[in-house]
Amino acid sequence: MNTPLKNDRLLRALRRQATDTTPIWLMRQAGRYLPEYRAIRERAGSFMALAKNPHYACEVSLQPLVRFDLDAAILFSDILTLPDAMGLELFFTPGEGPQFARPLRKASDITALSVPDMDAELRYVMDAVQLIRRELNERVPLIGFAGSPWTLACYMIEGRSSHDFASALALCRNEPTLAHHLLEILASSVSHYLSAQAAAGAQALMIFDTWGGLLPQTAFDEFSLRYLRQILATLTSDRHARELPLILFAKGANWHLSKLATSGCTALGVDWTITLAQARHATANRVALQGNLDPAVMRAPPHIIRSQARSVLDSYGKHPGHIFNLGHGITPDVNPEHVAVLIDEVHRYGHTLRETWIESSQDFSP
Ligand code: 1CP
Repeated sequence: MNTPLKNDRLLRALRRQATDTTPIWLMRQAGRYLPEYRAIRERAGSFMALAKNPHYACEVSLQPLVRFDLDAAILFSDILTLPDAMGLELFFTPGEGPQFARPLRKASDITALSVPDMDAELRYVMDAVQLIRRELNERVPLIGFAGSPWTLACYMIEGRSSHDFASALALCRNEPTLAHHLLEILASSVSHYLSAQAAAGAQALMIFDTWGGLLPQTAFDEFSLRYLRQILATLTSDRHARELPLILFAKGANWHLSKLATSGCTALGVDWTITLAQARHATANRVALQGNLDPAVMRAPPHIIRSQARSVLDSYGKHPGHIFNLGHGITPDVNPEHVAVLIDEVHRYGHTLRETWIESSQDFSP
């Protein structure tokens, strides 16, 4: 059963071990910039019909790997399927983004919530994980994921996407006890969800705290970091998840990188508003780093994509522990040929960088 991975660059880089070149995968690599994704979504009828059908979800997860020389696959699902399973009922209307039919509007909506049954409500996600693992046939590792409690709470309270998630921030400010009650249930739900994905076959885990950066500086520890730490502590002693590397991505929260580096995660995702050299300094080489090309660069001509990719690689420097990615998800307007250019440059230049690595950097210690 446990045949070795044919390409283990991602898992080695996460452990900060030497690799032949820098591994690369892209947030939202399965998505609307791919015509084959748009075709299958059309066939499924809606995003939810696509995500809830394990065969479709498997096909969509593998689509970018058919086209590109990527070093990881990511489960095709969404962070908001967890609140959907908690009864909020997720749906998408064209051009509108995600929405909940039953958002959290009053205190009793929050106190009525409970941790969903992974085997019943989220069986389709675990079935998709199993199917993807089978189809991947150990070509590259599969990443499972979840949203952070704070980011999930943002959507659950607002009921939809927002620029400022003012209602979620107001709940934290005005009714902190109720906010903590919600975040507790979400932390427990996320822990169970990631553990179930690990049991189903995920080989690395990622938590997206997309809206961590919206919290006031002084509130981040209380309403986001605390629950991230709680999840990581639970997973450390979880039978299924304890062996798996975990990537934490708190977008817009670079001020908190040094604290995030001591949260127990294996790697931190970094957005494009600081350099990887700055992120390495802030994290004191405690964790691997994932990132951080500005997603807008993907719209530039190929020679600019190549030079910007090189500067991200140079900024990280000649050390193990870098996983190349964008600083946020790839946007639907990107030409897929540009993705091939990016991957080619990262693998090519990442390899040449290693020719001048110091011998002693085999297994990196700070
Ligand atoms: O077909 C469509 O119209 C749907 C577009 C789409 C896709 C392709 C959505 C709706 N979700 C997804 C898949 C998805 N979402 C993945 C799959 C795997 C991959 O990366 O290839 C992942 C990991 C996510 C995670 C996700 N969903 C996040 C965290 C990462 C991030 O982008 O910050 C968030 C915030 C969501 C919510 C969501 N779902 C979909 C959209 C358009 C959004 C963002 C809404 C917003 O901007 O507030």
